Amino acid sequence: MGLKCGLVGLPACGKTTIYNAITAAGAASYGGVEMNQATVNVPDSRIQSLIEIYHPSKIVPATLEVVDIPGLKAGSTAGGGHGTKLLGHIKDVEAVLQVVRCFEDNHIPFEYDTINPKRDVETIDLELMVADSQTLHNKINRLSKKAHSGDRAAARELADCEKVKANLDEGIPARKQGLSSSELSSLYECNLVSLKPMLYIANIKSADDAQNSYVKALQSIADAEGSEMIIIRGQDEAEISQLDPEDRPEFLAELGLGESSMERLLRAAYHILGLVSFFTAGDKEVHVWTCRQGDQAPTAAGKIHSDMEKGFIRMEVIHYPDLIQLGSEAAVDKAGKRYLEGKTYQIQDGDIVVVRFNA
Ligand SMILES: Nc1nc2c(ncn2[C@@H]2O[C@H](COP(=O)(O)OP(=O)(O)OP(=O)(O)O)[C@@H](O)[C@H]2O)c(=O)[nH]1
Ligand SMILES: [Mg+2]
Repeated sequence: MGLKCGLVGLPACGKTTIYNAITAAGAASYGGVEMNQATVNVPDSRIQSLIEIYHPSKIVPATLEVVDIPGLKAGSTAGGGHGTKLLGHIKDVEAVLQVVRCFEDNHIPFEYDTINPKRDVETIDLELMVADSQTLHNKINRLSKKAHSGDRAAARELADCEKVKANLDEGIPARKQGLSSSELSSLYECNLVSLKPMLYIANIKSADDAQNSYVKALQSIADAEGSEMIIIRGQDEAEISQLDPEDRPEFLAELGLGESSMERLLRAAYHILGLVSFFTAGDKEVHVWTCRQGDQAPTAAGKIHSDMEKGFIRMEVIHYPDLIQLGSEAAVDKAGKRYLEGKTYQIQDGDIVVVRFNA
């Protein structure tokens, strides 16, 4: 399964425009009532080099799934309202992408008359917290019955949920509560939206906006919570996404952008989520896999197949730079640069692996 991200933000802040820029889906903009969802292949320049070495019949890139939901307004989530249903669509995402309007243009309708990233972020955070508080309220009700009948595990879970709910009701999103791993496991099933890593997207109109006070304000919000912000010229990049893929780099370069919005987004998302890519490669297939930085070999092998994790014996590893420098697996072997690694080996970005396992 690929990485899944969800776009949130105020009405008309530019979510669908950004969604189109990222996915090239060409979805109808503004005022949509439906959610949009698209899966795109993750570009990785290393794939081309592996194709030249292995000549595979099939290429399986990593994928990114993006969900775009209609805008949340102040109060839309209260009392289990419309916003609750919208947020339900992004319950299972790994990262929340918050789009914030960071340009002035009176001709483009917006929720407020002024531009103010801090207000907008606080508004959205509040909606996320209201939804989570409701989720916890329901869970607490269920747990109370069990806890009353003497279930001690339920009693502990109940205490954790009550603590987190109290903090939410004080205005602290779950991701900022500094929760311990046992508290996190009590919350696991709840899939709290305010717990998910947040990546901020500053939607700007022209190059001049990149240094404006709105972008700076959003950057300091991201910095304060140890997150990241990327800048996207929504409208322009959505238009470029509709061009033939070969023509896009030239137009991006004209805007002074070396990489597409999707590439910039992925870099930031992989970074905040601590993800790395590794490969299985041969003449049949070059396949890109994703795991967490620091994952040990059996965990990574489990991304390929659960049997490989269960029956893991060892992993043959070629480091990507060695393969590129030497040009073939034969040359790698000759240079003694194919390594046999055990269960505690931590996958490195770009590793080309073969898993030895007991079926
Ligand atoms: N010029 C310009 N217009 C933009 C930009 N981003 C969004 N817009 C315009 O702003 C309006 C709203 O954009 P959408 O992307 O539909 O906003 P949204 O956040 O998806 O809105 P809802 O789904 O209704 O919540 C549209 O008219 C867009 O054309 C931008 O970067 N530049
Ligand atoms: Mg929209």
